[in-house]
Amino acid sequence: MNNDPYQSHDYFNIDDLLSEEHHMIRQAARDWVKRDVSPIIEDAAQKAEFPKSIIKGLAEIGAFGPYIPEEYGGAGLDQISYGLIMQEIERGDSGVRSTASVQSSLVMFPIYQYGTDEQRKKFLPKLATGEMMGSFGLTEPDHGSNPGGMTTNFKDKGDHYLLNGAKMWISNSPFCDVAIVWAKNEEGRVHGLIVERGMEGFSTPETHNKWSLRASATGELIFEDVKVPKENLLPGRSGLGAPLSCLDSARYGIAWGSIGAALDCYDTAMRYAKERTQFDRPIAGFQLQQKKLAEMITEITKAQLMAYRLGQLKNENKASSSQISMAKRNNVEMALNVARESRQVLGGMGITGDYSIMRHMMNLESVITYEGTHDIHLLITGLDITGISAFK
Ligand code: TGC
Ligand code: FAD
Repeated sequence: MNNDPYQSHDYFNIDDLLSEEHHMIRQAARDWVKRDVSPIIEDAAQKAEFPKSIIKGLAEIGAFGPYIPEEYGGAGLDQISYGLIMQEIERGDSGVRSTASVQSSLVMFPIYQYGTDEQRKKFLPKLATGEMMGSFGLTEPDHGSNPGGMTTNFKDKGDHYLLNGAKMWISNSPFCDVAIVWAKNEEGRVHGLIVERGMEGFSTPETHNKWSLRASATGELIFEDVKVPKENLLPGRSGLGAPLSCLDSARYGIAWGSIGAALDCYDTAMRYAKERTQFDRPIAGFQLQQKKLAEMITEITKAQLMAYRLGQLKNENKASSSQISMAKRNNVEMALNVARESRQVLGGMGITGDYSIMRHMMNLESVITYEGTHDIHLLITGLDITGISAFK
């Protein structure tokens, strides 16, 4: 799409709640998506290629480590700024937002939060500029929703750790320079390790044949007797809570990002409905199409309000994991429904790559599954409100 006519929608004047800095940050991200993402993204998705050309731009708009302090190369922004950046990026494509989410919340965050100062200084500035790209390995072939069952493990060999196992469905794996890998020690305790490309026995085969998130590279992380230096262990936290706390940050970004995908679909459907005539009048004049459009903007508005309030709570360090789960689950489902309804508004044209809707819809099928499935987030809410776990 060379000419990207997108206009944002703000039915409840949420923009009035944003600071001048928020507006500037969002505008910069929006301009970049229009200029550097929209013209190339459909082609990249059709070819199932990750467009490496976007890495520099993502770094420049502050999408790599938006809330990481500036002394480590981050942008030092608040959580609402982080959300707004994710929203604008996912307005372009969920796969591009994935790249930013992984780099920021799943690679930079654990190094910043649980790493040593040496690790922070060594990795964070390069990750912030995109000179170094990262991935996050939690999911395994036999342990997806239940990461606590992981079998990837490391043994203490005196001057190094010996890592064995495999991770699957890992965003950015095929080109990552470093991977944050969650593995059990000999006592069965989960720890994070920084595994670097080039370490013998470490490979990252790509996963092909995806119908979703095609502009994002997904792959495996395979460890065959990989010698990991002891200084590459993240010492600040162990146990499953360590990777899950990273997921909280990424899920929060998705709660905002998915609204971007929904806004893009709604905006496209609205424009098309006003321009397309059938039975000698614009289809936007038919009650059935108005019902779709009116319900879409209602649901988008509810999601925007939830994300904004969650951002305030995050800024005050008061957002619970369960609140984040509810917002991720609600907003992704909302976006998927908006994409499906929007596609129908476009009739046959909706299935082509001339419009972004079908790509968003297919992407959102991954977004509703990764970072905790739709079911798992419902069970997290169920546990929170009843006090009884229905997972096991
Ligand atoms: P459970 O016994 O409940 O908890 C174990 C420990 O973790 C603590 N905890 C959390 N801490 C921080 N944040 C959270 N959200 C937390 N949830 C739990 C908990 O307090 C406990 O701590 P402690 O000190 O008592 O040990 O664990 P469980 O085994 O019953 O599992 C709970 C469950 C199912 C909710 C959890 O495992 C889960 O969330 N499963 C979903 C897995 C998932 O989301 N995987 C995502 C992989 S990464 C990914 O998809 C990246 S996509 C990237 C992209 O492209 O954008
Ligand atoms: P399963 O856990 O096998 O679930 C299958 C079905 O069973 C689901 O519907 C689920 O909701 C349901 N189910 C499972 N347990 C329960 C239960 N207790 N009660 C009710 N229903 C249940 N992971 C990473 O670590 N890093 C990444 O970068 C990453 N990127 C990804 C990128 C893509 C494109 C995709 C598709 C996935 C990615 N993932 C990543 C993996 C993702 O987090 C997992 O796919 C997800 O957590 C679900 O795990 P699973 O696919 O093994 O499904």
